[in-house]
Amino acid sequence: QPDPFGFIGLTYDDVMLLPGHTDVIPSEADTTSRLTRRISVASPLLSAAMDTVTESRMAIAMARNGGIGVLHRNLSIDDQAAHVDKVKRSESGMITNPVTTTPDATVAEVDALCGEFRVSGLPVVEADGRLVGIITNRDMRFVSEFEKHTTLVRDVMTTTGLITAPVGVGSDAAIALFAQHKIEKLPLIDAEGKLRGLITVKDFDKSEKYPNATKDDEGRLRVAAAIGFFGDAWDRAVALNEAGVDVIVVDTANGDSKGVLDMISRMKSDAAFAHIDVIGGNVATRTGAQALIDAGADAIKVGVGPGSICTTRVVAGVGVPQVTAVYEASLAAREVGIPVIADGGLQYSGDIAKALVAGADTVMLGSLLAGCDESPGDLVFVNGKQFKNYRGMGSLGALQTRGKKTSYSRDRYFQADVPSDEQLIAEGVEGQVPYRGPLSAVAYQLLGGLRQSMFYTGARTVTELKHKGKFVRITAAGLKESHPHDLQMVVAAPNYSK
Ligand code: RVP
Repeated sequence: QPDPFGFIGLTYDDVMLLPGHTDVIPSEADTTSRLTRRISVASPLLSAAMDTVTESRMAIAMARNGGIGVLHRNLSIDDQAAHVDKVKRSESGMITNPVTTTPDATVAEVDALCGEFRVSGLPVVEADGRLVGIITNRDMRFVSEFEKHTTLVRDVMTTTGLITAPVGVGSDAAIALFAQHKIEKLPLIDAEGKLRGLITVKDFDKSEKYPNATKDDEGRLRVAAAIGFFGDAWDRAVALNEAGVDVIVVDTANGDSKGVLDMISRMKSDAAFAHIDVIGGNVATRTGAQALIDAGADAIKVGVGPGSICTTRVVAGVGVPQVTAVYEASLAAREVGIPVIADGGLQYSGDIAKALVAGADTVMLGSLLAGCDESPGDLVFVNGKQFKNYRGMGSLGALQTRGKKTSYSRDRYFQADVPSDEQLIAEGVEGQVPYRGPLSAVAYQLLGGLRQSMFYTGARTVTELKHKGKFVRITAAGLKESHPHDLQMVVAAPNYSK
């Protein structure tokens, strides 16, 4: 081997973007970018497929804010598919398959469904699908806790003056009906009186509130979900597809491996998956990226070892500093127009622009989002300060079975065959991150940072940023100079902490 040491690997803290001539102010910058071959997002942000980051609540919030959530896979197939279902039902022009109840259900059962799906009422249908009424908070308000379990839907539901519209009603007509009848839900029925859909006033409000939301052709929020390649991974893919997932991520720590590549090509050659975009990962080299592209991936995910909770680089001694990894992978991807996702290692909003200039189209975030209200898990108080738990999917906590039948996360680290918890080789740690409040505020700051980068580099669009952005390599002294220095910080900034 003539040069056993190859080239130098650089990461976010090793580089800085050069300022350039600009005629763009931050508010004019368009952050739209490509997520996959067919899908674009207004915010180039993905939430990580981790069990302390993305379940349906986070996925809903991510899509509303213009990005997308990737539902983690450390749970049963049914549970993961249920999360997909919740996102797809959360907001839409028309809900094609609304949650319903029957006249003989109890008010307590309706209450439970409303809580689970975060809705305020349900259409009531007979067994043959005919709409016979609607039950909302208004109808249930005066049923006491004691009566809830014995009171039937048929006794309290609204039937007289039930307002409905035919399938295919336009949004203007629907809004007129909401206003005229002071209603909040409009069931859509066919000629036989069968329920075919539901429009809610809440969805119109949300469309106004979240104009950049990532939505499918039917106006439903988009969602991605992770799978593996081992055991019942194919059944998982099928179930996610049936639940309406938009994007499937074959999510492993080493994407340039037979099982992963086979899984990608199997989905890409199956007509039942024709409408789903498949992301493969992770890789950190040009050849790894090429392998995923050759397998048919609609986007490739890059990152071996940069994650804040990841120990792969110390446990295995393997990985590539992230800016170099993204650049190398992008050399293969840009030839064929396949988008690149820079996954892991981002600490500040400035790292987003660095990732895009290095060759990425979007970024995936774990630690920056794990402290949000919408991530799974409760607040933890330490010395009066608020934190949320955050753990690697290769941490012992995620890999162990702990009395469960199985851990669904083991094949991410190619340890599905390890017989006992004691024999696991962890590649991640468990920890806590500061509580950060609602995702919308965090995403606002992250995107705001990106807009500032675009202003400084004179880029109106992400494509321009990628062309105009130039790096300067910095030293340890340059990094020190970049952060606040030589003072005691007394006021916290919403987008900066050490
Ligand atoms: P970060 O944003 O730096 O917290 O990194 C998140 C990424 O780290 C994830 O998207 C995933 O690729 C990677 N990860 C998750 N678990 C582990 C691990 O246990 N090693 N690594």
